[in-house]
Amino acid sequence: MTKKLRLTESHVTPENLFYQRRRVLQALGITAATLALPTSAQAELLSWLKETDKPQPPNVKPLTFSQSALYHPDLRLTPEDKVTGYNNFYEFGLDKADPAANAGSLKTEGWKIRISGEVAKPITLDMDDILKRFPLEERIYRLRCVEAWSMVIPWIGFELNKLLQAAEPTSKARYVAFQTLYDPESMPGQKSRFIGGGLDYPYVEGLRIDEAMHPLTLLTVGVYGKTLPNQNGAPARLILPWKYGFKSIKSIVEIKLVEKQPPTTWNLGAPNEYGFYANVNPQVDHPRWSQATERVIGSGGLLDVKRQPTLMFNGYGEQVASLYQGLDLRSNF
Ligand SMILES: Nc1nc2c(c(=O)[nH]1)N[C@H]1C(S)=C(S)[C@@H](COP(=O)(O)O)O[C@H]1N2
Ligand SMILES: [Mo]
Repeated sequence: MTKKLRLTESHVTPENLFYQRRRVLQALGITAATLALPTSAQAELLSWLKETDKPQPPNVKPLTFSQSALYHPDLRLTPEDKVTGYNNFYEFGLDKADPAANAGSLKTEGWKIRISGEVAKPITLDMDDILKRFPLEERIYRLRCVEAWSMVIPWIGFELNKLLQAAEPTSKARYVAFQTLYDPESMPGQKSRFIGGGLDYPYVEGLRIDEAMHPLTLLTVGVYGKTLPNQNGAPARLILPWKYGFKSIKSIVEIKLVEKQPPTTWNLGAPNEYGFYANVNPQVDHPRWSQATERVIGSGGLLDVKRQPTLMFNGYGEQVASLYQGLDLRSNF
């Protein structure tokens, strides 16, 4: 587990190839018109060829972290420009491109996270404290959105249980409640129901204490080797790879240990469509669409339209199925 591992070729190839192929095509002077393609395909290829390699958002910084074979499965990574450019962060708009375009207004300097409630030692930590106190590791996880698309992402963070243990939960702590920053001045979706999709803000989420303490549950501060871009939930968010993406709450300011099951944003918005558990489950369909398969977000190129079967618990059943023994996963969706 502690063995350091260099990224193997299969981890870095997709992204590198994406840019290399484009440079080769550009160098050869190949344009979409040279190829016999229908007009719509020509337009798409042309815009892809013209696109310059995007500079990093200004406020991301490289991170130091360990890598272990256990969390480096041989999965094809989603290209970085898709991970940071195709997002759900309704505080910044509903379109997948909105968060990357609009989240620059989020101010992450001086960010603090408060841990309170059923704990012996309530604490408030700033990001420097957090980065000093908890060693970071990289974990490649699948992400399955409830909208039936998926990615494979190299996150950087540490197990949430380490942060919670620092506050010493009491025996009354049965659930954990999380809250995103509430700041309508920097988050336009919190000001306008039109921009924010009519959700109630601040965005809140919750877990059972055993889910929160599970070693797969990652307090995430980085992606692709650097701190999180704002659109991915800077400076700190959850990642729960066996649950639908909406459980992985972004830009957290409050963590509260509580006795009773806390409210969650999507469940409040549409309780018949989004449950408290939201475990990835190909056998339980969303009322408006099937959850049996998923669209794999790839390079976004012309022939990139892959679907694959969705796995129970998003492929993490071996690690998490025991948490739900005896629970009816159809009624507790
Ligand atoms: N505060 C907040 N957290 C959020 C969301 C959101 O709209 N607001 N969207 C969720 C959804 S639906 C998904 S799929 C993931 C997407 O994370 P990513 O954009 O980093 O891939 O974030 C989740 N966390
Ligand atoms: Mo999602």
